[in-house]
Amino acid sequence: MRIFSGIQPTGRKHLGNYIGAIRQYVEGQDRGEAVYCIVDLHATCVAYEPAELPGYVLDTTAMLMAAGLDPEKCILFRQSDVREHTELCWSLCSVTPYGDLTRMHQFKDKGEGQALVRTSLFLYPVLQAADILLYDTDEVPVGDDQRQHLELARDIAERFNATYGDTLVVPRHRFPEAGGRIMDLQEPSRKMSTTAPGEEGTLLMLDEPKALEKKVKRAVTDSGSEVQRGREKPGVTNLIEILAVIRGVSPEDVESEFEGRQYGAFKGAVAEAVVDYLTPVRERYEEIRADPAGIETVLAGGAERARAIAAPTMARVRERMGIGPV
Ligand code: AQP
Repeated sequence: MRIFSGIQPTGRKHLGNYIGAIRQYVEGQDRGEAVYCIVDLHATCVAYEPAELPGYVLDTTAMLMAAGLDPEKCILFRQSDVREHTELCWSLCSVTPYGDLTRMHQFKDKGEGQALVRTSLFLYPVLQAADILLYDTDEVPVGDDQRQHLELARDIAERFNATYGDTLVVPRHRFPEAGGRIMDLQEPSRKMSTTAPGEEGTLLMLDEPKALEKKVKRAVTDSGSEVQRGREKPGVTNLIEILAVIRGVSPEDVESEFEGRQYGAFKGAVAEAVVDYLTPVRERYEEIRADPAGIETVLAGGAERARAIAAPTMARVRERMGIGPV
C-alpha cells in the first residue's frame, strides 16, 4: 500500500496542518510505503519571494521531521528535485476539462483580488494530481479543504485510463476522523490558515507557549456559557474538537467533563493541551533546523528514491500517449 501527500513550503505551519494532515503522515509511515513531498513548485502559483523559498523548504522539512517523520521509514523529498512532476502535469492536461478547473474553490479564493492571476494557479490541481498519480498512490491523507482537488485527481486518473488504456492507479483520499477542518479562532466560519488577514486566530506550530495561550484565551466564544457543540456555537465547537483530538477522546467526553463549568476554565484547559502538544515539536524543530546540510542530505536521499518510482510511471505514460521515439 502506498501513501502519498504533499505540503506547501512555509515556516508557518499551524495546528490545522498538524491535526488535519501531518499527524496522519506520521501514522502512515507504519501502515504502508509513505511518500511525502514539499511542493515548492506549487508555492510559485501566487506571489512569493524567490530568495526565501529554499529556506522555507528546509523549514517545512524540519517541521515534518520534528513532528515524527523518519527518513528511514518514509520518502521525504522536494517536488522540484523530481522533474517528472511537471512533465506528468502537462500530460494530464490532455485529459483535464477546462471547465472543471474553473470550478475549483481554491482557484476562485486565491485568485480573487490578485493583480496577476497566474496560469499556474489555474493548473495547481493538475500539478497536484500529477504529484499523486506519479507514485501509483493508493491513499492520500489530507485535510477536508482538499476534498475537491482529490476528487479531481481521481477523475483525471479515470479519464486518462479511459483515453489511453489502463495506466494510472486511481487513489482514494483519507480524511481524519476528527479534526479534518480546524477553524480560525477569531472567525470560526473559516478554516485556520496562514493566509488569514490577521494571525490572532491561527495557532502556529512555532508559537511560544505564551502566544498560544493568549490566542486560545482570546478565541471568540459564542453567546451562552455552556461548553456544548452546536451550529450556533462555531467558536466553542471548534475548541471542543481541538481538545478532543489532542486528548484522543470524543467531543462528547469533553462536553461531559465541562458540564456546568464556565468558558474560562474550559479555555484554560484547551490552552494547556495545545501548549503541551506543540512544545516538544517546536523544541525538536529548533535542533533539526540548526543543521541545514543534514536536511539537504535527507531531501537528496528522498529525491533519489522518489525518482526510482516516478521515472517508470512517466515512461509508461509517454509510451501510452505516443510521446517520444518508437
Ligand atoms: N484548517 C485546517 N484544518 C485541517 N487541515 C488543514 N490543512 C490546511 N488547513 C487545515 C491541511 O494541511 C495540509 C497541508 O496544507 P498546505 O501546507 O498545503 O497548506 P494549505 O492547505 O494551503 O494551508 P494553509 O497554510 O492554511 O494555507 P492557505 O491559507 O493557503 O489555505 C493539507 O492536507 C490541508 O488539507
